[in-house]
Amino acid sequence: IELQSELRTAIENNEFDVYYQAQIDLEKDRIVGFEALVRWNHPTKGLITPAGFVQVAEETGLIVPIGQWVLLEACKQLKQWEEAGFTEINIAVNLSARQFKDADIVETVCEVIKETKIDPNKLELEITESIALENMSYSIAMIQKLKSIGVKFSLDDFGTGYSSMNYLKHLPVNNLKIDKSFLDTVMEDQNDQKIVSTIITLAQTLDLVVIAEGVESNEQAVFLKNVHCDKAQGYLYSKPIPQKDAGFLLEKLR
Ligand code: G
Ligand code: G
Ligand code: MN
Ligand code: NA
Repeated sequence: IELQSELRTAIENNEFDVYYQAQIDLEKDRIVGFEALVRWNHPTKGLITPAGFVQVAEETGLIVPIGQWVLLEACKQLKQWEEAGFTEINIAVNLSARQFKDADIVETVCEVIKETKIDPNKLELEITESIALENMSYSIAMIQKLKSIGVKFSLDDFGTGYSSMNYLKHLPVNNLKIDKSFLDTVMEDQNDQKIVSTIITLAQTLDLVVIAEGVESNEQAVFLKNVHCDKAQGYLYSKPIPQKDAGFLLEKLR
């Protein structure tokens, strides 16, 4: 309950921050995007990651205004990078279950695109498998509506839920993010290597772009290149970092 009231004032007091984690194109060996990840700059407890507040925010519905703020902030940043000449950068923003279930999300996304004047093709909205599967027909309709304004969709944490190739066929998403739990064991476990390469092949057969999450070692990156994974994200390339540092990272690689 204390956390709940603190979260309320946190919104009013602008205590949230967006961190960015680089996404690498494995063939080009270049940064092609960032995932926006929310952080809470608590006045006494310091920096809090989503693990410490997203569940309460979800339960209370406070995730909706927080998520809206993250979306706006990330799109403003995208525009700024685009204007600085980084024209191939995309931005990925996580949608919570509450946000995705709220039909107003379409209007919210439209307004943010209009306000920030971003190219909607450069915005990727991430939903998890479990959110997508809760109500398939709603999910399909909602994804289609948002895609019709140009926005792209990623299926996050793939492999932690049902992971049926059958629903993948029906969900009109653009990208599939392989959960980091697969990457954690992929260099020791031959079966995991087969699973990961099979997921990649199947997803690409369905015209999905595949992003591997939680890439921490060079060996993992080499393996992923060998099995033609499209993109990678993980500590090997960069941790989630503040906006300023993400800008420096882009400048350094220019
Ligand atoms: O930031 P971190 O690397 O600790 O992320 C932890 C979890 O929090 C991830 O599962 C991520 O999807 C989620 N998360 C991070 N930022 C946001 C956000 O802005 N909105 C929602 N709904 N979830 C987020
Ligand atoms: O939205 P999603 O559940 O994918 O959120 C990404 C989460 O994974 C964040 O908590 C982020 O800090 C974390 N993360 C990103 N890359 C790595 C990595 O290489 N290793 C580990 N252990 N965690 C990572
Ligand atoms: Mn994500
Ligand atoms: Na994930």
